[in-house]
Amino acid sequence: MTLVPTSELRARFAAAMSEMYRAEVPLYGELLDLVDETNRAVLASDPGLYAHLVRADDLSRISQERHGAIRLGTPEELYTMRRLFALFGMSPVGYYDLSVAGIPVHATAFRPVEAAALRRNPFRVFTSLLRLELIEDAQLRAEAEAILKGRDIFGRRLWAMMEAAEAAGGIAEPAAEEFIEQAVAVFAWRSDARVSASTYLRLHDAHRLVADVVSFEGPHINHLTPRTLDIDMVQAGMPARGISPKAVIEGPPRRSCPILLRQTSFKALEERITFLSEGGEGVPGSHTARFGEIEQRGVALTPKGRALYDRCLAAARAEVRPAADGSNAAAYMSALEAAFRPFPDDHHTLWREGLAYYHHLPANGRVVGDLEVEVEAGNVAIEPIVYEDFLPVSAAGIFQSNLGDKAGVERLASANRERFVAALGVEPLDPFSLYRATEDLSRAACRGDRPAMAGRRSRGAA
Ligand code: OOG
Ligand code: NI
Repeated sequence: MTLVPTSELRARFAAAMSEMYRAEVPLYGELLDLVDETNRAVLASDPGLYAHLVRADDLSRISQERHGAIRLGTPEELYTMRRLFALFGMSPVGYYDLSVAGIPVHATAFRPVEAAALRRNPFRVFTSLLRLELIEDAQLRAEAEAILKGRDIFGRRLWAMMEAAEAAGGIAEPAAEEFIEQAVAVFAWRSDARVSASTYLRLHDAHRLVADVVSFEGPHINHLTPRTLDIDMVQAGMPARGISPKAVIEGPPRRSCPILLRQTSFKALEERITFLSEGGEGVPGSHTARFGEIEQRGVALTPKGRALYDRCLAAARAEVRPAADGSNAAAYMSALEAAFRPFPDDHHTLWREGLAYYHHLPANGRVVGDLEVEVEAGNVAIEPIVYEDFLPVSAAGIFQSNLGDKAGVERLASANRERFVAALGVEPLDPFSLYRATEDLSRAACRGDRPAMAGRRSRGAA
């Protein structure tokens, strides 16, 4: 019995998710076409970028690259979600506390971590867990808990398949096909709410996110995000295709050396749903949850670089606080540019100052001398290591733009990492350690300890 490699399963899972979401949200398909067109144009006009992507072996993944987001209701759901994603080679990385932005969730990102697996397919899912303890009304809190207790988001068949796969150490054909179908179905949109209109309203009044998580049978995927090589170009092209983006691009300003992550989204759609009623007939209503997003990824920053990023961002936001209605977008974008002036914008300086992570590639075979000297001499090339994770302030902005202007922005309670980790069942991996390890591998390769291309033959199934 030959097991299907986990990266192969993940690539098929990601493609199936994309297909489902395209059918559910046609505007997403429109966005994919625009991103594809833009990426082609950028590559055609920028041979330097093309060469970079080829050298870093990142070109092939870009057109397939997506991230998604889901919101879970209970610790048990998070625990089992980790088991499900593990079968696709996706591990929890990082902890994100959104309560500081007034959003009652905390989160992690499930994603592949090995260089070879990332290259094959980097599908990631930003996974939030609702913090019901932040609902003030004790009776409503108890009611929400009771409603969530009664649901099984995975279904009997998938539970059985997961257990079999864990016991066998993976999944073989022909079960793989059904397994992917069953997994994708967990994230499908279901327009039948499992609550009455009046319960929905009370949940909604506590927080729109509470209604979104508690009222439905499953954790519908709320967006899938393609990666673009030029987010400003896509943003500018959106209105012509009937898509209206949020006014402000989250993350750092436009730069010649992109860092971390820039993101923008289009507003959630108002969708028809049916509430439960006493008499058994559905009561028509509407719900807004699902939206679209695009992102541009740049180099991963070291803790030192990240601290500088956080300072620059805080300075910009102290100057201009982006308004939910977009009215001060231009002022914010210019404050952002000004605030990031101290951040070096060429790769050699970022590398020399230890602000970002790089693959080290010897120009002619193995390098014997001191690596720092060889890079300065041009005998070793450096290529940015792509940032694979998310940013808490940006994520808060994305959440907020889809919750409407009425959503509270005041700070809630503090983070509760222990509770999240207990629910997850493991410590999430530390993103910095992962980038550091990738960089170290490429440094070792330069010295002849390993094959030259960073991570090309790294451990793990690909
Ligand atoms: C997740 C929002 C965060 C991102 O890319 O930072 C996010 C959500 O709305 O559930 O998707
Ligand atoms: Ni997102």
